[in-house]
Amino acid sequence: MSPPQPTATSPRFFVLNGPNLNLLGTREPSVYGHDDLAALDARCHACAERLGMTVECRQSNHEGVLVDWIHEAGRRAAGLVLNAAAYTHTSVALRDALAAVDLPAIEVHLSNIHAREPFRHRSMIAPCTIGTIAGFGPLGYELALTALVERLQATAGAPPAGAPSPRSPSHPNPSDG
Ligand code: CA2
Repeated sequence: MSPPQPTATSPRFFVLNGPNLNLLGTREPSVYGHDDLAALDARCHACAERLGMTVECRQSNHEGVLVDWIHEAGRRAAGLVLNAAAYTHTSVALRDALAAVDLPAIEVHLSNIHAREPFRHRSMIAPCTIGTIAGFGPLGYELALTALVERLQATAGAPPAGAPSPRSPSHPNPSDG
């Protein structure tokens, strides 16, 4: 069967990249690979199309801009992939922004932050995400987009949080007699 084609009403995801990731492909290829940011964005767009979604990819070196974009994602997107780069390890502002929006977010890192310097092992934002993918290079963004689609599908038919279960005593299953 052919994959779903993106339409004007396809779910939109944001992919946000933080400081210095505009330098991808120019330095430190042993850590961050040879792909530049444009290639990474193209890979996200191609993956999104295969999944029947649309994606908006943005990069900023500025913490406040990333905060504004997380707020915008909360209004306009169904999910968020975030590589906050160095702000991952320091930013209460990004953590508060993620906590403020009701949006499934996945933290992504190109490198395996747990195999690097100890200061990279701590993430300020991880508690406000549904999960973290680190160490798979650009593939990590595709894994995150795929996981967001699965999450959307899983929650699409789910009752709102706190709603009684259809099989709970106050809502007996009609077939139970
Ligand atoms: O592994 C990742 O994706 C990181 O988020 C990258 C951040 C780093 O601070 C995090 O600990 C892990 C750094 C991004 C810097 O990107 C550059 C790319 C090319 C050349 C120099 C820096």
